[in-house]
Amino acid sequence: MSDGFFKDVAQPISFGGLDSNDPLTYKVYEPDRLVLGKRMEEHLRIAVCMWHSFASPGEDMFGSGTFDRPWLGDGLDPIAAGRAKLDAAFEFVAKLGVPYFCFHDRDIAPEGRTFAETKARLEAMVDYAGEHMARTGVKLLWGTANLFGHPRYAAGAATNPDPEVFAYAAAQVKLVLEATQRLGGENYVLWGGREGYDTLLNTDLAREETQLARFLSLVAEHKHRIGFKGTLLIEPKPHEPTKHQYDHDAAIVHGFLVRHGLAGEFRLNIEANHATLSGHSFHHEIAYAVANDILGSIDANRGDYQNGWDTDQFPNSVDELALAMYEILRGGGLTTGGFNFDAKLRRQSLDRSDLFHGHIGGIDTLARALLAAAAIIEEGALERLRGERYAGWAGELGTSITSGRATLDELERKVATGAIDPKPVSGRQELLENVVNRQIWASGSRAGAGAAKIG
Ligand code: XUL
Ligand code: CO
Repeated sequence: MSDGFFKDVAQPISFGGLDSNDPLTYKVYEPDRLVLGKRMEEHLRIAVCMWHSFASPGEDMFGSGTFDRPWLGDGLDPIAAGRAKLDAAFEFVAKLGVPYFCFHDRDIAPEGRTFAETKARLEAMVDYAGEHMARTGVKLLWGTANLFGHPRYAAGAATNPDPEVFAYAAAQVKLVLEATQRLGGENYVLWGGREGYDTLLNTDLAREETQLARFLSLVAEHKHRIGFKGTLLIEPKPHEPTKHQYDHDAAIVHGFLVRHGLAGEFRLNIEANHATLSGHSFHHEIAYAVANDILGSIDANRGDYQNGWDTDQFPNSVDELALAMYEILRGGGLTTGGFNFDAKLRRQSLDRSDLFHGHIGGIDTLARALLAAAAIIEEGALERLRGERYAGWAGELGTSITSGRATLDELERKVATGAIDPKPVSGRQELLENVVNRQIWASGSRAGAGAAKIG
């Protein structure tokens, strides 16, 4: 095992608090701190991703890699390089002091010349990852198959016009689902990387939807056949790399799952930057998933409001994350899911130590957002005001409508006699925004802003 890729960093990163000016300490994240009766670490269930942080040399479409990543060096034997990459990744995750990692098959094992060689390489690397997991105690949040990188998937995997590509993708998912099970993975993710179209001129929408549904049914059937206990997750994204992706956003994926009888089999992996690309807020996507009981896990990152692409930056806005966190807590919190940092350093952040700064900042932002959301829940003002807004629906009129008893005739009679005469009431948006901000600003202190009466 090659060790010492991060020699300058003590193990693990400790809590320094807001008074610490050491960049290699957490300012807010304290794994053992109790928040609403649960440890911070158990609320957040943080994961590091293999792809952006360890498999990417920092290239973009205009230039080659810039990052100092000795395990990705040119001319290395692919197996030795793959092992060194895992050595670096597990050293990093253990030093960061977070419980999970996530991977695609291709992040840890390069494709071979034949399927058999690909499979053998993957199995060897999965065994090696398993050894690191046993040694460090780091766990697998989720695994996934890369069904978008190889040229065979240029026209999609499950939605490819060629059934042989469908079959190849199915074989690949089978291997990765089984590898995820072997490593004790708590979820399995399907991101429809190229399931969509570049032009409708060559696309049969109805056929491709049927193919995608069949593919997902096969995955769910196999999960039950092998007894995989984890959750199957779909990750919505509206476009990029294709012009239009079928897994566009939470509501569209939900409709698709319901149409094909798959709603009980899959939950969602909601990514912040994908939410904003789809024209929604991250808050909206989480709220939709919670309202429909399909929230599974989170890919934590942020976009750039001036760019229309997936910049995958580390999250740094407590204001935005506090609202998403509030919905997660209202929904009972994450179960098998977690917060996976699907976030990448900027191309000029060359140093290996920049990986620590990106993750530490993101983790502290999540921790601070958690404290703010918990304070909002404890204060209870939002829930109370929301409850008051809908109070009429618990009364005689409201229940007669929702139970189906009231008819249009009856309602018309009541309105005509003047028994029903609604008066507009304030939605109090600005007041509610102030309630949220007060807790965000106060949650840096241990006590928060306390419970206040808001009328
Ligand atoms: C791509 C993306 C993926 C998935 C896993 O935008 O988010 O990395 O999270 O395939
Ligand atoms: Co993602």
